[in-house]
Amino acid sequence: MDGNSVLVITLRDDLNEVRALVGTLGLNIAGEVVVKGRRADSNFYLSKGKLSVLRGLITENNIDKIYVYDELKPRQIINLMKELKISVSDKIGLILEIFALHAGSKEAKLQIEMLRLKHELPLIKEWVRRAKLGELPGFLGPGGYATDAYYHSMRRAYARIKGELRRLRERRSLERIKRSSYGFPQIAISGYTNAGKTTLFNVLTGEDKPVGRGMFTTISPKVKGALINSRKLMFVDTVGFIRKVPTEVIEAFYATLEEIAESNLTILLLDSAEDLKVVIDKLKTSLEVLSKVGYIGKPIIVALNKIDMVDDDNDLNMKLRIVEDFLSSNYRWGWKVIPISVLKNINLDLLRNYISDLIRVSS
Ligand SMILES: Nc1nc2c(ncn2[C@@H]2O[C@H](COP(=O)(O)OP(=O)(O)O)[C@@H](O)[C@H]2O)c(=O)[nH]1
Ligand SMILES: [Mg+2]
Repeated sequence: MDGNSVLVITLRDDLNEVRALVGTLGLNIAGEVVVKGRRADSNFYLSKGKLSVLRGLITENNIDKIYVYDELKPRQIINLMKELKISVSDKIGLILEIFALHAGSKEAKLQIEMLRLKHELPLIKEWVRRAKLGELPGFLGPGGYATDAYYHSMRRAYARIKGELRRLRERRSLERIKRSSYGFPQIAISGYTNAGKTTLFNVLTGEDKPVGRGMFTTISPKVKGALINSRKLMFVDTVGFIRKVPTEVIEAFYATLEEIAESNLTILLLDSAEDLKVVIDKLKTSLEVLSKVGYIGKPIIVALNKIDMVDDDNDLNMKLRIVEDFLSSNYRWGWKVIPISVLKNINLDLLRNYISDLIRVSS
């Protein structure tokens, strides 16, 4: 692994999601600490026991950063950083890092940068307050002035970006800039985090390098062309849907999904190994998200991925049938449903044929 090593702290239910999100950043998870419930009031978010588990993991491994996959108070983040002497980020911080990788337009980039500053300002404010009390060192060396100066320069950056974003929006009014994706039909690969989007993107576009990017490199090769049945098509690996998007970042979330609206076809990936109820819930929510970002009047391929993980044929058939039933009464444009395994190369040629068919119809 050439990615930086991090630790994650998460609720059990969020484990798969946070693994996939951290993987998206090309980071290597050196340890996971599962917490039972949020301790919103505690000074450290964590119990004393978990805190000492963390200390052990940090000593044994070469850790660059800790991600706590929950919404933390500035006080808690700072207490953790002070106690563990390591950089700490919470759920919003992690999500914003990923959005930054996927933001295509200048507007989306600015919006995410603005949110990041907005998220960090209270943290810095708290740090300044405690530095003045002598509890913490200043940012740019000892002495509170340096810390104050840092805070004020962040405030100025925030105001500047906010102004820039406003001007950009006014100039553009409500008109969308239509990107042509170089004149080729564009296909968005969408779905929840961990459904297998990046794996499919890599297979379809012949990209077989590992995703191991360092923490500070920013270029993400998320748009790539490929020949599908001798026709050149552009594929976009979109940011994954997240189960509980914090309200502060919902707008940015939609902004990072704007490539979907501009696509001619969407492949919606679902994880067929999940419970039927989860599969259907995710299908419904995904279709809502698609229409919210403006993907309307265009075809869709719903691919039930990871069928290699489903042992029971009846179970899989039932899921397929229920997904088809749902689409036939709820999706008004062209659609196909297909069971696949990207990892085991099952039905991928059929998927390519479906892509060709639906692109022919739509463009
Ligand atoms: N068993 C199985 N695992 C898969 C399959 N496709 C992807 N995965 C795994 O699912 C995890 C998430 O994949 P990824 O492509 O990063 O998901 P993304 O978050 O949607 O981009 C990875 O560990 C993949 O290896 C599949 O067909 N079968
Ligand atoms: Mg991905």
